[in-house]
Amino acid sequence: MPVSVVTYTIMDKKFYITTAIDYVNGPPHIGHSLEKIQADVLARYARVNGDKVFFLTGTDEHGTKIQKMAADQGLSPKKLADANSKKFKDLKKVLNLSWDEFIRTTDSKKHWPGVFKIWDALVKSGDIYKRAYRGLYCTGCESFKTESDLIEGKCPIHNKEPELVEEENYFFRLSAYSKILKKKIEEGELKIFPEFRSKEIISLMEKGLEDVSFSRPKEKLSWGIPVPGDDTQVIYVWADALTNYISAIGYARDEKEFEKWWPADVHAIGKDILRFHAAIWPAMLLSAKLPLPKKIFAHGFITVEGQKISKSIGNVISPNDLVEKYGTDSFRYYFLREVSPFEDGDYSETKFKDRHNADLAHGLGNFAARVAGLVGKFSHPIRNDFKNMELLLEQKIKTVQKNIDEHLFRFEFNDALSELWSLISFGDVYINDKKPWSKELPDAEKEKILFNLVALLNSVGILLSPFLPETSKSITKNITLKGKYVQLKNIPKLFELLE
Ligand code: ME8
Repeated sequence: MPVSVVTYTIMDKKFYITTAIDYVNGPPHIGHSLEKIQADVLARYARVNGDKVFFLTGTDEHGTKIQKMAADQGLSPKKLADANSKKFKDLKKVLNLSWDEFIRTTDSKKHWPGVFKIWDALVKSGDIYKRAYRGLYCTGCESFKTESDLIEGKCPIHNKEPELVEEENYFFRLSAYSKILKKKIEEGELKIFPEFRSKEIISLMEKGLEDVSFSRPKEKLSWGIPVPGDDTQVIYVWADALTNYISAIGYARDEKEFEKWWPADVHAIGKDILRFHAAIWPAMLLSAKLPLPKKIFAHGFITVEGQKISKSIGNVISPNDLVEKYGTDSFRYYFLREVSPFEDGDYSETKFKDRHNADLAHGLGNFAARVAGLVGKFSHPIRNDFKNMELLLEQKIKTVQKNIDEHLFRFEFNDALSELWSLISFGDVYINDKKPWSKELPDAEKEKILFNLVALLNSVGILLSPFLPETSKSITKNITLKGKYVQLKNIPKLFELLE
């Protein structure tokens, strides 16, 4: 018999999850870290459930933004891309991410064949055509804007006036897909989370989608993938970047591998790029006769002390610095627990410390220390009494596990953690009620209570594993079975209080 009620059934399904690929015009900031951690939780959760998981992330390295930034710094675009891409890749260790593959759009062996193949497929479907174009271009967004996208003449995301650009481009016939995409989203073939964003997308489609520019003249943008059969044009950011989701798993390189993973189960992205993912990407897939992703999860934006993260404000915080100061699991906890998964969420050092102290050092850390202390003081080894586990406790653990499962299914990371913490509070109340230190209690009774507490702590440890993997290990590796007895080795102090 195990020491814990928490067991995972082997699902043996495949689970393919992706994040947005980050631009390499700068190093990562805490905003970029959010969806990487969220996706990591889902990937780890699917793995403990016995799914076969492929977790993809990477960097988006072409485009005007990178070309300009490199020129400003006196570097070649490739040099700048290499340097920053490495910093994003290094987040694997810093944030303890479990991704399986890191794709770079400059990778001409892995990525480009997929881009050429999908381009050809769109041409074959009659969805690519050439036209002279005059439009307002925001380099921040790397996209053309319509008047209605602007607020007081400025791009609302970058607070900058777009440039007037006149050129001949290849266009993608997005307008042909408004009705069919709307239907697919309404019928749940492509699910968008949260619901209010799904509604926004549906109403956009009701108004009708407009055709989009899919290439730029090489003389204006040289840093990109050439259009097949026309070397005067370069493939514009979206047909290049979005294709990473299929190129990385073998599209145009290894069809068997590609079919094993596609369609994606989840694309985790930020709210600012939802339109591209919910309109352009699925339309490209339909045009190329490929299945649609199953779910798109759009998270909100991180602000710092209420302000947008921006170089000019000088509030760009590096995840490396925060992790160095406070540790990976504290960082993961804050962005999963304090920040709403769907709305914008704020970071401040004060709130960070408050969360850490209240939930990690006090809540979890104290509970583990209490259980370890009580077991350590007990006069003899504790029998593994799983069959007689207290029903109320067993039911509570099962309910918490079920609720965590349901919350994660809906991307409610904060609520999932709140559920898990209710188990810790339950444990604290259980200790206070049962008073296993009391002299009046017979030893057999104390032993039973202590067994229940060890089983509860072990369940907390197991349930924590997708969220705080290192902390989970510190707990579970110290709880073992030896013959008829449960052993609780020295559980280390889990978190220090922060000043
Ligand atoms: O959009 N808070 O790249 P990117 C939360 N290359 N999330 C944030 C954020 C913030 N303050 N700032 C950025 C791109 N993000 C494209 C994506 S995908 C085929 C191409 C998120 O570096 C943003 O929403 O501007 C996006 O999901 C990711 O970080 C990369 O943003």
